[in-house]
Parts: sequence; structure tokens; C-alpha cells
Amino acid sequence: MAELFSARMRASSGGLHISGAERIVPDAEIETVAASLIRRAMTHENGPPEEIKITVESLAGREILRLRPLRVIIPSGIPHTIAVSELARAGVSEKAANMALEAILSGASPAGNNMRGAMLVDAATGERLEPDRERGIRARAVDWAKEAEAYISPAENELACATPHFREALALATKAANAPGAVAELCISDDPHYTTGYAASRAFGYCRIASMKQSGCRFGGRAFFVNAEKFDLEKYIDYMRKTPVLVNGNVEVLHENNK
Ligand code: PML
Repeated sequence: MAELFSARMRASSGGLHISGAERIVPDAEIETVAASLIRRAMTHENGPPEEIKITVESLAGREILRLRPLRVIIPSGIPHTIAVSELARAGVSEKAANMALEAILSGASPAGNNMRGAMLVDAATGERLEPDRERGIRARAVDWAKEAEAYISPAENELACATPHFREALALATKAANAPGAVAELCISDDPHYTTGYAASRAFGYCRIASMKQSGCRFGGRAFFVNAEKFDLEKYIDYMRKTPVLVNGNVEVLHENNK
């Protein structure tokens, strides 16, 4: 079997995060994928970055965790209300959910900008647990298995996805939902004109929510909610950063009309 590599891109301007992406690819595809990551950074709607960092790292010797994708739910109703109730049924207090929602939509870093990674939030109290509020927590080394194209492409077609946001977010949410101590996740894109977000959990799936922010709003980010009583920060960060995850399996899309 071909050796696998983690390839990631981070683009920034003036020290501020602009865009990022993660792939897991065989050695033969590294050059093509690196070129496409650079093209993506250069054509991002926030403008060409001042700096693009591409990291390619061998995954040799690391055990790859294979996960089935979270089931996708398409709700109807008031976006923020759906998000909070979806988080609540997964075990996040309303206080914690509302705190995260407000922080994401007003710039969760100490300077009031978007964070580079996600907030880490005690699901019960809403206390923020990430060691660095600028960097936050990053989920790295996650992608769809090559064979999963047969599952993710039809789901993208069904949902009329014109960009890779959905497929990348579903893979990342699947990894995050399986982290030790994970309770749920809330995400709103920081791309100003991408307004779809989600609330996800291992128990209830990936609830894809349209209109989570006003078009043009530059704020966005993620909050990972954890059970602080069953939680080891070091193990959590180690899993999020280092455990390579390939997602594969049928992408079930469920349309809920009565929320
Ligand atoms: C991001 O910009 O990284 C977040 C993308 C959220 C995607 C939501 C979706 O389309 O399902």
C-alpha cells in the first residue's frame, strides 16, 4: 500500500488567519494536492494572503483511524434556535451554547478577531478551556478515504454544494465527534459569504444549518464542547492534532421538516 502523507495549508495576512485545508494523500499525489492547496489559498474570497504555509508530513508508522461519517440532518426553523437546541440535546448547557455562538460571531480571540483554531468549551459551565485563545485547537490529519468519493459526491449533489466546505466540514466534524471527552461542536464559517454552519455530535449527527450569519460578516469559527469531568486535555489535543483519520461510508442525509 502507498505511503500516506498529511498535507495542510494555512494562509494568513498581517498575522490573521485567512484560510486553511487538510488532506491525507498517497505519496504520488503530494505535488498535485500541494498545488491545489496553494491555488485555493490564492483565490480565497478574503484576497491573496501574505503568507501561505504548506506542511507535508509522513504518516508512516501511525495507525490510521477509520470512521464512518456522521449522519447529516437538514432541519427547518430559526437557525440559532436550531443550533442551541441541537447542542442542548447532545448535552451542552444553553449558557455554554449561547456563549460560544456569541463569541464566534463577535471574534473569539483576545483581540476580537477570528481565532486560528477552535474554542474548547466546558459543555456544562461554558468555561473556555483552550490553553491559547489566539491559536485555539486545530483538528489536523483528517480526510475522506479515496473510495468514499462514491458516497460524498452524491450527498454534495443532493445538497447542491458548489464548494468543498461541506465535505471538509463533515470529515472534520466526524473526527471531532469521536474525540475522547467530546460532547458536541458548533461551527460557523469565517468566509464572509458562506453562511451555512452546523451543530454536530456523535449521538445526533451533523445538523447542517443555513443562514447562521448575515452574508458579508467576516466572523466565524468553531467551538468544541467537552465533558470536563471525563476529559484529559493532553489526550484530547494529541488526538485532534496527531491521530490520522480517514472517513468512509454512506453519507445519510435526513430532511427534517418539523423542528
Ligand atoms: C469552514 O469554512 O471551514 C466551515 C465550513 C462549514 C460548512 C458547513 C456546510 O456547508 O455543511
